[in-house]
Amino acid sequence: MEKTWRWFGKNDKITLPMLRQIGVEGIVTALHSIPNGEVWPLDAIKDMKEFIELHGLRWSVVESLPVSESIKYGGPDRDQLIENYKISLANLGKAGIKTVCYNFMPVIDWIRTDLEHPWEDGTSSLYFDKIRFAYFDCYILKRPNAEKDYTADEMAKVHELDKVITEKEKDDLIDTIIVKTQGFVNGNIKEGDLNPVSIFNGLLKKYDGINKDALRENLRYFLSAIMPVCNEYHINMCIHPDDPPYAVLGLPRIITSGEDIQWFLDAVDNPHNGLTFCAGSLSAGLHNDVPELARRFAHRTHFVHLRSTEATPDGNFIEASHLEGRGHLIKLIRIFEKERPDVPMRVDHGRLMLDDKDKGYNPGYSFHGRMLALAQVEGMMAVVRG
Ligand code: DNO
Repeated sequence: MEKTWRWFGKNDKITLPMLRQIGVEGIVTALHSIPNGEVWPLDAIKDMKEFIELHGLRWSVVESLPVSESIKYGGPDRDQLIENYKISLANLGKAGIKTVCYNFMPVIDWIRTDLEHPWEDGTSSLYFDKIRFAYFDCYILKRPNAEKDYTADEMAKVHELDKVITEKEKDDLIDTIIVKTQGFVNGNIKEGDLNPVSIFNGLLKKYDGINKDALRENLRYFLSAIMPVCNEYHINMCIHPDDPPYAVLGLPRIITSGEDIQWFLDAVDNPHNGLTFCAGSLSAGLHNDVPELARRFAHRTHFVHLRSTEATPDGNFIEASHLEGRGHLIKLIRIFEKERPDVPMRVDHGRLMLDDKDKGYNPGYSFHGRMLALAQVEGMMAVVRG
């Protein structure tokens, strides 16, 4: 697989010359300054591509060309937004960029409750704590009937937490769940937005009455509309699985399991309609056997995210070492190196380690942590290639 790296553009503290030195071949990036829903102009795409090439690298993958909320809930302006999306895709195609990652998660992209969960060795990882998340849902968002989505035992723990949680911890929870993890992935809430909780609750309301089937139909509608452009420019669309892979906050999630992925591939049965195989996201669901999914869906996988988690029956999960956990990366690398040797692969997230701390990196996107993971993945790839 091609060794790629997620780079956040010219303001990223991790520079392209640094990435050359550590053996990166391709870049995964987006035009982050263009607001969600607006067209990506051809000139801006070409500028970014040339900048990357000037450093001896190539722009391998767009992550993400974000899908506007209104396309997901089927708002009145969705056709206009889909038209804009098609123009952006055509412009990417004209510039020769053919792999596009996106997701179809309503309101909130990936979810974590703790950005620096400590390991004994002094490093830290991203973490999801079900009780803290339930607290956010029931006590901070105050979502109507939220408590019905949790067991009595979980709710008892949530009420206990309410007795001891500090105001600072509450603010941190809000900041982590809906601000810090969302803004940099072109999410709905950015650093500096006033009153993120009320913006967030407003967005949740847009999904009143949208169940799993309705969301599926909106995804089918979107994909059917963009496939002609993908056919014309040979663009592979790669949906990112939901992270974590189950319904949250009363919102449906539709790329969570083998059954969902099968539905998605059949709904629009075109080779350009494919998958970002994100091992980390899929592994956070105890219902998923990640190597089995890789075997089953390698033929429609156009982009691979290598990461692993340890998940527990109480619904918590931690981002594990790339050599351990439910992702089984050695098995995955064996499968993808055989079935899809040319697809781009990026190491997804890394621990915060050495002098990564306080550098202001986006959560999960540390330098040393990811560099270590890349070295581990390269080692696995070399062994598998023999
Ligand atoms: C987080 C990422 C996601 C991902 C998007 C793709 O680290 O895995 O934010 O980039 O969901 O659209």
